[in-house]
Amino acid sequence: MLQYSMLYPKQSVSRRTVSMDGMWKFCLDPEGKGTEIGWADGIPQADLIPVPASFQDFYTDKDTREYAGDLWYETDVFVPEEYAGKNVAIRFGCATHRAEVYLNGVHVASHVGGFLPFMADITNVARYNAVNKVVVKINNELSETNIPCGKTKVLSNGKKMNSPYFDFFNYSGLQRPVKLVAYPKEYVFDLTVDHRINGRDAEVSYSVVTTGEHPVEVTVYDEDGREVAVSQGKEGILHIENAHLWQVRNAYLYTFTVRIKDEEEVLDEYSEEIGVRTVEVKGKDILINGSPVYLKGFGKHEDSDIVGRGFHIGVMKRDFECMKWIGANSFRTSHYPYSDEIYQMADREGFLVIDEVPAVGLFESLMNFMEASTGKKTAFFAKDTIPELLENHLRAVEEMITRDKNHACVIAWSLLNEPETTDEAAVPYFEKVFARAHELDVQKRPRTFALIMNSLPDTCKCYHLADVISMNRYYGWYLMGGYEMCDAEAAFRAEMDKWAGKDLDRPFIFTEYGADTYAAEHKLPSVMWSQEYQKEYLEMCHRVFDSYDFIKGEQVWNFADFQTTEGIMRVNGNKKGIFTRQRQPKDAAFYFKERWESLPLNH
Ligand code: GCB
Repeated sequence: MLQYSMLYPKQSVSRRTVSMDGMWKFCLDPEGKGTEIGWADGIPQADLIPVPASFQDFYTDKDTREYAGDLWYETDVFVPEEYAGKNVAIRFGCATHRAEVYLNGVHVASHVGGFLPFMADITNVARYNAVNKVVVKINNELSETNIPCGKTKVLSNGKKMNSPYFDFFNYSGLQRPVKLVAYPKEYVFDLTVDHRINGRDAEVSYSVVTTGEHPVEVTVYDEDGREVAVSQGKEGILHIENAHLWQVRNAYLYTFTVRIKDEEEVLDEYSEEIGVRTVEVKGKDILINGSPVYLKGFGKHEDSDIVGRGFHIGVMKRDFECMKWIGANSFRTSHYPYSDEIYQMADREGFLVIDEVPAVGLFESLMNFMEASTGKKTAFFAKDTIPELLENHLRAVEEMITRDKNHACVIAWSLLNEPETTDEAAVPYFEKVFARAHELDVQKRPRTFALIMNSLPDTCKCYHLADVISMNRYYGWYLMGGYEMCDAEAAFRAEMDKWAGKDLDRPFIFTEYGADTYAAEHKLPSVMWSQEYQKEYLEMCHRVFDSYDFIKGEQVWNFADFQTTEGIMRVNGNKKGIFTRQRQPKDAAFYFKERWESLPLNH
């Protein structure tokens, strides 16, 4: 079990949360000397920088944008007198990729992994009714022992540089909200729910973990605030009569309130909005509340101008509005779990989410999308870095599932993106990751991983572990693009025929397919990179998808253009967006709108 609660910080009769977002002091530490020379007590010659945000795109010099190493943040936080006697903590939405936290110079937390929240308990270190100094040391270097994978090299001028085994820019820093939280000594540590539909009624089994022995009561309220079910005890079943189910793009959220009680006194109260629904894979279908669904949507990124991977509430809103306009019903949180607020919004809007752990780059190559097409094999899982990598990977799986398990929107776990799977050494690694996810999720949601181009029916050693087969395919882009499109289609069909021949009786979805496209480029007849080519390419892919009855979803790569590492393969970013980075439609968006609005829910 994790050392800290993953429940999203909320206010209640017993809990307080105060935002710590704003301008923080900031400085780089290229020599890695900060700890030794006492920066935990306060950082020197500090600049001011917004939190939450990635640090990279604010500055105008390249050394800062490309910086790899330690970076330090500092702020002051006032801890009120009324918090004395409670638990007090600082909750970081994330710190990319590893962090050490100090309060008034005392070390209070360490965390590895850049895309999931953690708490620094400051109860015994905080000065109450006084200002306290918070210092965070972050390191953003990539390695093969932590996810996402890559390496850090040293240039001839002595500067370090990150070399990711993936294309998205290595944005880092305090990229999500930071909150000061206070909650009682005896408190609700965790809540887990599982749903069953019984005719018109629903049965929600729940379990609550608290830090004490006082009795627990769970009450469910409908959207009008009416009490619809109540149960006593840390475990039990809540019966909701005439349940209003959470449906795809037609959400309904009940409020589940957990109270720890001492007679009539409420010691702690925690509420969460939860949609009641079931998810299941049956034969070739993905079923939501027993009905088959066809996924229409995107692989996304948390990425936008200026704040980089920083959570931006306005960008989130715009993304959902664009997805609703185009007729999408789903997205994958490629290639890492997103900010908590995005799942809350997906719950509210009725979107289906494939939640992905940051296990990307488990294929040693700086251009794996190219090299996989050439048949390159790297036996990644035979390396001696694997035991430590696995440990970090398993912990991220635990943090993700613990954080996201109650979200109605989360319908599947994606446990790796485009790993190397052609070598037997991958199998035991995969088995452990897949088993862990199964054990942690009481809802037993389907598990998947995104298959890279060389993970083919006759080369992939791991697809049998996936409950849903997720394919990333670029026939007509990385392979046989342009005038060779007819050969691309033939090769694509030949691969799909082989999968069909395996008779796996499992749903397949496309988690990536796409073509880089310049929003300003038009050409008749088409050329690659023009808007006309993007449409022809998509039409070809959709002809293929529509020919196989086991294909149960299409999530095009990518929702929007996004920033990547610079190089000859990317013109200031990946341009496969259906929307530009500023979230305006390319021509293909209108094509998708027409297709998706006319596809039946179960296609
Ligand atoms: C992939 C990767 C994704 C890349 C994409 C591309 O296979 O999963 O992260 O951005 O290809 O556009 O090359």
